[in-house]
Amino acid sequence: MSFSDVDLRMMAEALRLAERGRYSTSPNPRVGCVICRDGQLISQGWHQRAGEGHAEVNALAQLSDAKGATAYVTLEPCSHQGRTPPCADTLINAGVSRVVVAMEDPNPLVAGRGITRLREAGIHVDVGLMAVQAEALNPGFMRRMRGGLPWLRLKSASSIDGRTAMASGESQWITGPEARVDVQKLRAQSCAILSGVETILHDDAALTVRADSFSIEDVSAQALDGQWRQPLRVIVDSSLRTPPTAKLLAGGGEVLIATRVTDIAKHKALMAAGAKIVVIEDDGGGKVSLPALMRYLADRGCNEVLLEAGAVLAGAALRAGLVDDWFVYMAPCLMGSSGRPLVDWPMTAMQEQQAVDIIDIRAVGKDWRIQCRVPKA
Ligand code: AOF
Ligand code: ZN
Repeated sequence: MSFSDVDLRMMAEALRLAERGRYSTSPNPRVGCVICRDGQLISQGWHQRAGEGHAEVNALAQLSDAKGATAYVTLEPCSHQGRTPPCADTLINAGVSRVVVAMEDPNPLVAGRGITRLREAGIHVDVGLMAVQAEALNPGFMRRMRGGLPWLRLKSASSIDGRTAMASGESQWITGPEARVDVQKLRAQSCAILSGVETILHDDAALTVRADSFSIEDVSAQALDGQWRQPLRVIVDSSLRTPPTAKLLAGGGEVLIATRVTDIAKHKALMAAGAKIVVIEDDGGGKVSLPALMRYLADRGCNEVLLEAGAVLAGAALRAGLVDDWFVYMAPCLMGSSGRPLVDWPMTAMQEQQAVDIIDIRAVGKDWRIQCRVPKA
């Protein structure tokens, strides 16, 4: 299929619009839409929040007449009645004559039916323009729809000698303020932030998104006007050691504790402090099974999950093959050979090594952010 320069320009604009939903659309995907006539952009829209208008609806709402126009959408228009009516019908009723779709919607409720419906109505539909970029907009939504798992990002902070804490567990602070702001952005785009009980016991981490830490240049952040979605916070706590006085339980926001403890009496004090408790299946060694927890989170609608934890939980997630992207913030300091390693994963032979692909390296303040993609077996 060949696309014109106008097609390329319009779809690039639709992708930019979709990007504005970075921090707000979940569990829905980020989607952008541009309406074009005679090579001119005449309207645009993007999906902001689940339950509110889809990108196509928002773009068409500002137009009195879309007859004969072309719509560019970063995801196949939906064909189902969800929280909102089917966009395929809205486009048909508006009288557009052509729809260019970046990629099919893997949601089993849609999965090609939106495209079929448009074609049956006599609309010319082209699929596949900038599909790679469209896919990259929504890694978690795609993974959840296709495989029932969230997209898992692991975040680590280490010294240049790969240490994440002193032997005592002391770790504040390794990286500088700029890196910590960057982590706030990773948190804000996540549906859930996952950590271990050790992080709560050691650092009394709140794991919240702090709105004041964002830079105003971020268009998708500006679009939200300070209305942050607080991601679900999830603590892996197999034997229920989280103290009811923990800082993350104070204040608003949902906290879920994933445990192996089934005794309801033991759940009570934490529930009274505001936590929700979920008993997750065993990993075979008395601990919460991470794959089972990931499936549970995907079932709850979590697209993107950020794991901020120490070496043990990070190692368990990597070993289980659950990590998709690994962000290592590396600080320009040495923390010494008795400090804790990045990952708890003993290996003895070179052939055991786990390769990763470094897909991005950038300076963040005085630190370096190394983004690794972990290949799937
Ligand atoms: C579109 N355009 O902008 C988005 C779509 O519950 P609802 O009505 O919001 O439907 C959610 C589903 O619709 C979602 O799972 C995905 O398949 C699709 N998202 N589709 O045509 C949009 N956000
Ligand atoms: Zn729709």
